Order: sequence, then structure tokens, then C-alpha cells
Amino acid sequence: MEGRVIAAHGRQYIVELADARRLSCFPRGKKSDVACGDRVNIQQTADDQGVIEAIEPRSSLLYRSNEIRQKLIAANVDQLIIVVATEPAFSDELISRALVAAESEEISALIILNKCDLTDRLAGARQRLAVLAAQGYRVLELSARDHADDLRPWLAGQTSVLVGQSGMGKSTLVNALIPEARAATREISLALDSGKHTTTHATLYHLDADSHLIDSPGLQEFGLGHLDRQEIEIAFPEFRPFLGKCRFRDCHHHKEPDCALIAAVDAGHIDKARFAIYHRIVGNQRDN
Ligand SMILES: Nc1nc2c(ncn2[C@@H]2O[C@H](COP(=O)(O)OP(=O)(O)OP(=O)(O)O)[C@@H](O)[C@H]2O)c(=O)[nH]1
Ligand SMILES: [Mg+2]
Ligand SMILES: [Zn+2]
Repeated sequence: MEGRVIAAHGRQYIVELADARRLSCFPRGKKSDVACGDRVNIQQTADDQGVIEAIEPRSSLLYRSNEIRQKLIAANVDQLIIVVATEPAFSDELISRALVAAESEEISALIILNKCDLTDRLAGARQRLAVLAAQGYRVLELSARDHADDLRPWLAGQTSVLVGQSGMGKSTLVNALIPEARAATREISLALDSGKHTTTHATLYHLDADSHLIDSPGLQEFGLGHLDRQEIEIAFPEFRPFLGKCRFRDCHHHKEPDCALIAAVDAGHIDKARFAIYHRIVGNQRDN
């Protein structure tokens, strides 16, 4: 039988079949490289249980990785939605890393600035996101508490995944759009005190027959150890006009003479902070 993974809790997966029945499944063998959103072949072993025999080829796979291991975020998504908020503070580097992941999987990206009802830090947040909007990324301002519906047109006909730091309001958005989801949400102060993320595993919810939304646990890091230098530099849209124009073909855009990217930074065509983030991602820190 074929089904789709709609929840991934460690090695246990909830698989939804074509007739909407849901089975609790384990993968065959030790390795567990199944992600929420995966299309799988299963063998039913009991009324409500099954074994995952195979994973169908994926149209996309979002994951993060460090030297030791990789963590799957979601499979077969069309759109990555990065959720930040006016508060708590968000990381520009995390956003850029998520954008690189989306570019490398060739899926579209949307940035949401949530909690716009909290106006104290709204102007500052807007200003930081303007750098990304200038690169052509779509930035949508909203408040999950009172007008989450603004997001609905952006979700139509696609499978989207919400990612971002803990407390940004991803699950609140899910509940606002899909009340029957009843995803757990928590006051930030409580969440920070416990040191835990409120959402503990990825879950796929249906908006309608062909629009789906995946909620994922908050993340603090977005390791991109699986990408090489070329893949990372091409994932910065504002670098593209300058790539291939450095004096050295294998230029690291670090301290080399006649580097087209460094010249573009100096001329104000590339944002300094984004350039610094690029260097942190590829792992050669620049000193200025
Ligand atoms: N004022 C305001 N608060 C919001 C808004 N959206 C979410 N919150 C609050 O922010 C807190 C965190 O929201 P969650 O939805 O649990 O955050 P999350 O991103 O799912 O967090 P993790 O599951 O830990 O990754 C909750 O107390 C929400 O009520 C909003 O638009 N405005
Ligand atoms: Mg959550
Ligand atoms: Zn260069």
C-alpha cells in the first residue's frame, strides 16, 4: 500500500493512506531516514500498524547537517516558509541559512514577520528584513493572533513547511489556519524557562485537497555541512551577477586580489552582513 508520512516522531511515523486511514509505522531495518511528507510503500501488520518498506523518489528534501549527523526537516515540499517575529529576537544568519537550503533544493521561499501587533520592535525587524526583500525574497507581515488569513493565498495548491526559531509562532499560525490541528503552543517565557521547544516533531496538516502545511520544531541552528562552496555561493542571488568574474577561477572571495565579490561589497552592491554570513557558512571567516 502507498501512503504519505504526516508525522515523524523519531523512529515512529504516522502514515496516511489514500482512504484517509492512518497507521502507526516503523521503518524496516535500523536506519530511519524517513521524513514528514515522504511518500512511502508500507506493509500493514495490524489494524492500525504497518512497516515502511520503501520511500518513493522525492521532489525535494530539506535537511540540516553538521559534521556528525543530518536532521531531516521535510520531504516533497514546494515552499519553505521562514517564520520570524518582532519578539523574541531572531537571527539573520538563521534566515539566510534557511534561504540557502531552499535555493539548493530549488523550492520557493517566503519569509513571514509575525507578531506585528507587538509594535515596539516592528521597525527594527522590518529594516533587517528589507535587505532580503531587496534580493527578491517575499516578506509577508502578519499577526497569527488576528489576521493569519493573509497567509492563505500563499499556501494554495502547494505543500509548505514552516521553519524558524522557537517561539516565533509557527504552531499558532497552523492553529489559526486549521483549527482542528490543535497544535500545542506555549508562552515564550514558559518555553524559555523549560529550555524546550514546544513542537517536538514535524506534522503535516491539510488545508484542502491539494494544499498542505507542515509544522516543525523550533531550530537554533541550520547546519549546511552537506553543501559545497559553489552550491552555497550560487544560493545567494545577489552574488550571481559577479560570480565567475574574479581574477582567480577558484577565488574564495576572502582576501584574493581582484575579487569581483569583494569589489561588489565595497561598492555597496552586496550587503556586508550577508557577505559575512556567506563566509560563516562556507567556514572561512573574514576579519572585516
Ligand atoms: N502577540 C502575539 N503573540 C503571538 C503571535 N503568534 C504567536 N504568538 C505567541 O507566541 C508564543 C509562541 O508561539 P508558538 O506558536 O508556540 O511558537 P512556535 O514557533 O510554534 O514554537 P516552537 O514550537 O517551540 O518552535 C505563544 O505564546 C503565542 O501565543 C502573534 O501574532 N502575536
Ligand atoms: Mg510550535
Ligand atoms: Zn572572489
